[in-house]
Amino acid sequence: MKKMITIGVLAGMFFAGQALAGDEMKKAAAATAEEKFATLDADQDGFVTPEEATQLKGLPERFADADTDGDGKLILTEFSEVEGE
Ligand SMILES: [Ca+2]
Ligand SMILES: [Ca+2]
Repeated sequence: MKKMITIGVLAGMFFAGQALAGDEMKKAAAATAEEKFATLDADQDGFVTPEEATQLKGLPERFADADTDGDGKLILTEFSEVEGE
């Protein structure tokens, strides 16, 4: 019985640790996406155009997927979807 409780506590700690790590990773990824976005947005108009996207390796290939509203440019939220993981 005592052993079961120990396992339960350990499992609880494990899952709590996982959740915490996940949150921290999300935060770090968001900051990184923001930084990348700011770097890519050379003219700082708040959009990354296909031309600006060529600065980041692999982004032009994902541009159409990232541009969920299909306006031909990426805002930070669209960019974060493909880059924030
Ligand atoms: Ca721009
Ligand atoms: Ca868009």
